[in-house]
Amino acid sequence: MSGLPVASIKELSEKHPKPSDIKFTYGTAGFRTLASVLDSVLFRVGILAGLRSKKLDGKTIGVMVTASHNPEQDNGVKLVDPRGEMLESSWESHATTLSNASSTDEFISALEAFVRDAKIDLSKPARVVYAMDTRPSGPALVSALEDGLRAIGADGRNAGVTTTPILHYLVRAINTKGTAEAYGDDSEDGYYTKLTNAFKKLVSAKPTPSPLLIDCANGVGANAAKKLAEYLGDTFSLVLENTSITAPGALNNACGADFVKTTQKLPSSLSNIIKPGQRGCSLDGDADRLMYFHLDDRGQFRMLDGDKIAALVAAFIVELVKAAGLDESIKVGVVQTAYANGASTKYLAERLPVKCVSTGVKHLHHAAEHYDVGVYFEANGHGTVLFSPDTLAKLADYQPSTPAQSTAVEHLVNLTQLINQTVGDALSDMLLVEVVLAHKAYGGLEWDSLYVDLPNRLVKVVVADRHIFKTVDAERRLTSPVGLQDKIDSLVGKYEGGRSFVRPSGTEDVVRVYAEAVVKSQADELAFRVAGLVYDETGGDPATRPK
Ligand code: G16
Repeated sequence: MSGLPVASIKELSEKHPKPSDIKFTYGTAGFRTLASVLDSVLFRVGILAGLRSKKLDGKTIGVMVTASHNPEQDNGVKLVDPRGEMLESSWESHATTLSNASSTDEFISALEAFVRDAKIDLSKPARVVYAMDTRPSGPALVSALEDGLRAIGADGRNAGVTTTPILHYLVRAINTKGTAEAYGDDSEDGYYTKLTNAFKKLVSAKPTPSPLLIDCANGVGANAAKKLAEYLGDTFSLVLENTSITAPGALNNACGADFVKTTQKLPSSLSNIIKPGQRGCSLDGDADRLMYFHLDDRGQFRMLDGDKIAALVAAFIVELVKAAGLDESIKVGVVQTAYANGASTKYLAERLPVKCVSTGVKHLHHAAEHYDVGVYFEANGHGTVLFSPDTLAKLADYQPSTPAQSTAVEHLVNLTQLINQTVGDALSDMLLVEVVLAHKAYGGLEWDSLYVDLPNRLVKVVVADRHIFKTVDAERRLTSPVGLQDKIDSLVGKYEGGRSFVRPSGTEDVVRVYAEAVVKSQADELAFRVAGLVYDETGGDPATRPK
């Protein structure tokens, strides 16, 4: 006897049957696919979240219903562990197994085996906090999730419609409440107050920054940025665009961080609003990614992506650590993925330790934890900065010997409050960027000239089965389909400064191809030729071959 509430699970599970023809996978950021097929997944995730909480002695687990940068018809769900980080990876395969049980009986058997093998004490309490983005499919999926929570007897707290990073913040705030590590008040007010108080302290001696244009991707970031603007008051003014959260089909459509990064273009909705010399930024559909841009004096669009954010922020933190006299005891490191522009890696590696890991915040986050201060950003604008517990203690105990050291330590301490250390957070990252720009007296132009990006191109290839693509070496090399990597290598060798890699997306049903070369037309050509190889390998229709 496992002690599972079998009758209640059985009754509710019958309301949420699994579609017979679909195989679900817990991917880069949880389950993500067409919203119309996700009902059973949400029900089962509710039960899994309850079990995860029981396994961790009743600590609160987070569940975010979102498909982030994906189109509006998609949805998804990610699980958040007690410190606000992504679900421990060993549980991802359990999530996949449970989501694919074909019937209620099979699901219950799989649950019983899992509870037994994972040694979950079912007498423990279960607590879950959950939220959703603005997708029209959200309420029905949340209701399926609530049935799952009810079936396992978990206490649910509905955080409503909010951003992914706020949900991560709430999870950590709830679990650290009343402890020495208290992360902040466990409310949205607590989140905005914490961030904006730190921001105000950090820019207090600086001129007021010029207003910032924010492309809210017609998503939940619009609500959050509006609230943030209220908390910021006169300190910093935000000009919000693409805020149509209820317009059908508008979410992430020709706007938002993913659009800007993949097309390397300004959303046309902003073209009459932004002026030469002005800077702006784009959020994605759940406000965990940030892409900056500016128009130079000639009105040319210049993108400032996650790599540029990493360079700006890492250099600033290194300067502060040095100014504080702590450079012997606090070491800063950077984590990137294969998508990092070669020029950014060169720039950073000349100054700091840099590590390359697989795509996905979960991989970057864990690698960044190995540094005293770990700066991690994916090129797509997803990232944050982590201060290790030892570093936080050092900063708290440090006795500066000069006023300059004292100011630098104060700034570092305020940064630890400004930065959402649980996960990439577009709004917190935006305030961080603005702090650095204010301190350095940089505009977009000065920031952009830290290094010059190598021309690059990202292409998506639709294939029959992306799961046949297997990678090694932080996703930089393919091991399957056999022989394809050799063909890519020989193609890359023909391009000056050429670099290219292929990997299956974990959030969309596509294979991604990235290419770089010293000349833009060559980067484009290389990307499309590699995409052609990928396509041929999977026997696609010549009519839809990438060209
Ligand atoms: C998620 C992950 C990111 C990842 C992105 C794309 O972002 O959190 O770490 O870079 O997916 O992943 P893939 O290339 O595997 O599709 P988001 O903002 O969509 O949740």
